[in-house]
Amino acid sequence: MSRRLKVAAAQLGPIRRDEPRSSAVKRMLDLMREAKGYGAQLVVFPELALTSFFPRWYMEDQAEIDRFFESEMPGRDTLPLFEQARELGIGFYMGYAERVVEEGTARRFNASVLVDDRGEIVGRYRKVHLPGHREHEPWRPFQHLEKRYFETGNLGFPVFEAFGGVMGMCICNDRRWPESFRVMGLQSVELVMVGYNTPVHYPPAPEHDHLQCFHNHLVMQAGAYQNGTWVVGVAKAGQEEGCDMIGQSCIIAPTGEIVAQCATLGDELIVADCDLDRCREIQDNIFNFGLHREPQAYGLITETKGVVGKE
Ligand code: ING
Repeated sequence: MSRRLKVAAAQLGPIRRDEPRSSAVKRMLDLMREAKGYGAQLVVFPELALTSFFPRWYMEDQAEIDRFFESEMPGRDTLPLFEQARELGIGFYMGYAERVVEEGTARRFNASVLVDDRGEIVGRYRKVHLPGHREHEPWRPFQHLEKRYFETGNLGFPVFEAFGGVMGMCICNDRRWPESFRVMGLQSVELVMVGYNTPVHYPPAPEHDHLQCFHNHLVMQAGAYQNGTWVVGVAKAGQEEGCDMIGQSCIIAPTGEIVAQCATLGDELIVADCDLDRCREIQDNIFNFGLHREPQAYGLITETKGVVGKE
């Protein structure tokens, strides 16, 4: 018996800096309905799906920065997504900027939620690998201030029993770090959802600009194959406030094969039948962790942050 899960990737085109959340939510509601029309049970949206990618701007006024954050989930603007998920009977992953007050202190994370087909939150994640920089670097044509606006995620890489299988989440830069997928792989993950906002231009190494789409697929296909999991990678794409961002959202099988891929840089839906039992072909054989891993040889991976002797 195969556990087939029909999954949709809902790529978003640019979101303007002044675009109201209701506009982004309307676009997502339309994509969710389209996904349901194809029989999808789960739809995956991008990282920071409700607003423009604001870490590209240097801001000092915390009130201005906080306008890009959600202080409740669901909140007034996002509740329609939860209500429609329940009405249609379809779940979703959504990336968003989370502002939460803990022990009287405001904390801010680049976060995602997994919502089931009853409109209930069944999983939460906070981005662990924050790329970019903390201070204003005016030499850059645009900033990448995730280290300034967000705290490092403090939930680890959990997995969630939902949609008939083991679901995992990560966000954007996390996909470039094999540890992200491996920690979920060691929890038998069967489908990893990852939203991303990836500029074509990478100011510290412009000679790699033409490789952004290749690197995007390289890391997600590797993560899928090396852990025997489906991967659904979803872009916020196109030229957003003057910054060109890659698209090529895709759905990747546990073999590493891309089974569906977006062809535009706008709002676009792709769908694939994900047989979760196909994870066994990899997890029981070539990457049977219990049989083949040698953790006694891997100590450095968690003992040091940077290269040994160069910290
Ligand atoms: N964006 C980019 C990403 O990891 C980046 C940052 C771009 C890193 C290009 C390296 C090269 O896809 C986010 N939001 O993490």
